[in-house]
Amino acid sequence: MVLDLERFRLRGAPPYDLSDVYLVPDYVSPLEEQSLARQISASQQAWVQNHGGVVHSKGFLLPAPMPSWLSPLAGRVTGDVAPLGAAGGANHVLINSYRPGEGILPHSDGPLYAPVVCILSLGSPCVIRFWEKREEGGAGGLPPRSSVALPPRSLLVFAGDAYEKCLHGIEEVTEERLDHSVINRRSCLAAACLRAVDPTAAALSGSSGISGDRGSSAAALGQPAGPCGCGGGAGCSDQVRAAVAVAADAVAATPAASAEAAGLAEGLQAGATGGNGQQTSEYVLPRTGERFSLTIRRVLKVHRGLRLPGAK
Ligand SMILES: O=C(O)CCC(=O)C(=O)O
Repeated sequence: MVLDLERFRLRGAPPYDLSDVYLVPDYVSPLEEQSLARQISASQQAWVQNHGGVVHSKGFLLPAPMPSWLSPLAGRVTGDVAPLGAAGGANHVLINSYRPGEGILPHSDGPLYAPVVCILSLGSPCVIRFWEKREEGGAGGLPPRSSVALPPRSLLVFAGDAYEKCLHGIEEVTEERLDHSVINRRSCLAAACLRAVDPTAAALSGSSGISGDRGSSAAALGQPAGPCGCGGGAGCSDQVRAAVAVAADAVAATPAASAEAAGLAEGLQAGATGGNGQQTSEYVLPRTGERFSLTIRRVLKVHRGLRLPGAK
């Protein structure tokens, strides 16, 4: 069955909103994730793996057969993103691996590829950030225009402005800031609360481990400690109960929490104040281990006359 991609469109609050960004949680099952991770680890290729061929510096693909363990995934993604106008099938999969603290500099993927990027994340969560393209090039220390937290097994799809007008990259950090540029931040926070109270439900929701707060005595989400399980101080039971209701709704409905849900989750963060009453909370997403990303895309020009060894 083809995915209804529109259901997974992320809508951030201005000024962080970015058109044509979609996040599909649990695009693959935990078993599929394990099997893909095994195949990636077994591959003779190192840190960066090219499957389906290699992209020549002159801007075309020197094709090679897609391995049988990747073909079904490439086919499925092709079908699911077809409504975005990426005519033709995905013919290339680039696999990157990251340990905590590793990232990828801001860059853009065009114009060699069909203008739709699909990234499947396996392993540790992380945050991908988008910066406005500048004439000078690079992100030049500017704050991100928008960001998306990527849970394991999720598929990120972006096109439009996110593809044409922005660079994307991953910071070299061991903890991701879950700041306001993270357009799925609210559902992340709600899901983290759910996890603190009911790990089974959260596991089913595919939520990733988000912990906070760093500045005050309030909830260390994801690390149950207090009587209500959220680790917070007085009043945390109410916060957690509210957030659980929110998270359950968000999980059941769409990946983006409803306005009411978002408000409650936001209230939870606002409740995290220091002794002087000032808001000090800053939620973070720990990079818990190795992450693999599979960038599945179509290279527009394929060199038919020249093939890599092993290609038919
Ligand atoms: O690892 C990621 O999520 C991003 C990968 C990427 O941007 C690339 O390979 O061009």
